Amino acid sequence: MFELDALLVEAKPKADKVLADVCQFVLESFDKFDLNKDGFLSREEIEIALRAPDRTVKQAAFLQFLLVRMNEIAAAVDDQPDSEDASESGISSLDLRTYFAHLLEKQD
Ligand SMILES: [Ca+2]
Repeated sequence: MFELDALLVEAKPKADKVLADVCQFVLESFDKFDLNKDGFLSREEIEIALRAPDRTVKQAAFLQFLLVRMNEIAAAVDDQPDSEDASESGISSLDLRTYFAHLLEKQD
């Protein structure tokens, strides 16, 4: 048990780094991925980004992370009060910042 705890403590900074990397990569590329410039990344826009020919394996993994957690991330901030379904238009940069801030906080 002790050894596992030690391993988890050891692994945590790495996990945090990966999460921070995902967040940074998506925020940096946000405007490029947001093809219709509506301020939200839709599932389709993320899938198109994923299929880009110059996409690295690491970047593809980051984008897959977003796709899998799409609804969860899009619901991080209710930035579309007029819309009944927060995940409809996709992920805003505020959703990303909020979601990853919570994620990094929670693990401490
Ligand atoms: Ca968009």
